[in-house]
Amino acid sequence: MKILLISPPRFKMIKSAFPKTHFEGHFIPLGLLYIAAYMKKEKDYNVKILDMLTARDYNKLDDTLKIFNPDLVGITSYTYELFGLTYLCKYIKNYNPKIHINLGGPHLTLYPDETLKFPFVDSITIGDGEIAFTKLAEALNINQIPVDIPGIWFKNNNQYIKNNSPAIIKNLDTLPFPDRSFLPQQYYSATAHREYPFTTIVGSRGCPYKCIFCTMSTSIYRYRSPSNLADEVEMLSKQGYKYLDFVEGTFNVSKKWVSNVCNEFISRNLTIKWLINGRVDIIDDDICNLLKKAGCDKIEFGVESFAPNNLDFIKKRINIKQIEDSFYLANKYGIKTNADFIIGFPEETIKDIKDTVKYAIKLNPNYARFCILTPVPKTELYQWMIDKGYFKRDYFQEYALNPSEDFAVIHCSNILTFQQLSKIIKWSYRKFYLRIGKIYEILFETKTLKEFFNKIRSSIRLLLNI
Ligand code: B12
Ligand code: SF4
Repeated sequence: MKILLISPPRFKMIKSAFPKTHFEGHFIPLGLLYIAAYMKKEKDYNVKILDMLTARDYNKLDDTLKIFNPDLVGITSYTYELFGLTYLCKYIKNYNPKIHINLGGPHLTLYPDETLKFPFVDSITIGDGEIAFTKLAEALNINQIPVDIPGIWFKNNNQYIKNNSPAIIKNLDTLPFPDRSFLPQQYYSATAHREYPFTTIVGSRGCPYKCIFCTMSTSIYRYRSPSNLADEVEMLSKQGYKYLDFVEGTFNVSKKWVSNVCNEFISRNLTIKWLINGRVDIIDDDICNLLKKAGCDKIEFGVESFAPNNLDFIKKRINIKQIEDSFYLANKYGIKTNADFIIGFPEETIKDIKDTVKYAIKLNPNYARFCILTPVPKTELYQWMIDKGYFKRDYFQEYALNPSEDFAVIHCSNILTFQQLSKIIKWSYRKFYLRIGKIYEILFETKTLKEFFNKIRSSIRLLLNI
């Protein structure tokens, strides 16, 4: 059994979801590396990964299909890229209709029924892919119907078979570490990282918080033991990695876990640098001190807004004092900061947004990101918009059933159009970054040529978008 895992290319993504602002970079498809490592360890399967985010055109896919000739193809699915995903699946089925196509990833938690109805999809995986997808391969390998595999839904003679879902791996320590040797690391880079080579890593999955705009909380929160995590970090350090990006929604859910992780890193003398996504309410002097000593180089904080009514509306459960204290403490311990802001709240005016940007400048994080409040299906915000009559029906469901190129997201603002919001986002970036002091600060802290060029590339994109 030959298995090909694909991370899809950016192709005709929903335009109204994200205005083009800056270059984030190319990250490894960590979920697929986890699945590949598990399949190799458990069954020694012949697995390949094709990252079409880096190999952007279809020639590489043609070559891989021809040379590798897979029996089973698994593809990561994002809601905002459904049109491109259907194109990719049809392309593979056109090449060889016998290839079994399984879709997994974040979109399947949102619209499993709709996705299974696609004629070119044979099965789907809901939740964690490692065990479920491996069991699917085992069943297909011996021509068995994949019944009783939690997380796997499939078609059998026009019948839909839905096993229990989602697949949740409770003890993350039982998983082998993601095998990064499946992909050439030189393709991966990002503006946010200061040293190379860098890679992504997770200490936990899911999130216990319930911010109304976010889908991370749809997955149960689980975390790795500090020693298991430190084993992977130690291995990566020995492999020559210089920087790690913890990509889970929130790294600092519990002070106790963060302290234990930091102490484990410190006791093993791990000098590798890393960045985390953090909440401002779980930051204090001791935690900041430990984070710094353990190698934390940067915290990306979800600030979202400085208006208490907005923070209440999105159920962020943080306050202005916690925001300001966290930035003060991170700065005190020499940890770089990024502040994420949301604009486009229902009643927010241009003046309110300009005040947010003024606040961002006053807060003085090293970096800031601005994005538009976007109602994602199956979130409380999306339901709120249905209840308030912004749209009459689950309009995303229609797109999930029949993705079209010209689909547009309905935003929350009662005052501003998407075009106006996009324009003000670009203005916000310019206002925040195009200041002599900020430019000097960013260039001054740039450590490598690669980081320098990534920043130049982002700046050019920013300027071209003016
Ligand atoms: C790093 C990251 C990126 C990177 C790289 C993505 C990549 N190649 O993996 C970059 C910056 C490029 C990126 C881009 C985007 N991202 Co992104 N990204 C993430 C992030 C922060 C981490 C992903 C990760 O490594 N997770 C850890 C691994 C272990 O989990 P996982 O990827 O979910 O994989 C597990 C399961 O989902 C499943 N699985 C995944 N794929 C498959 C495939 C098969 C066949 C099977 C069986 C199972 C399976 O099994 C895996 C192991 O258990 C997540 C949030 C998060 N913390 O997960 C958002 C997230 C995945 N991104 C998201 C979005 C919206 C985007 C963009 C559309 C945003 C944009 N502005 O352009 C683009 C689209 C991606 C693309 N093709 O261009 C959303 C997806 C929401 C949705 N419903 O689709 C997420 C969930 C963030 C969020 N809460 O909104 N992203
Ligand atoms: S915004 Fe952050 S804290 Fe809130 S649910 Fe999402 S990941 Fe968790």
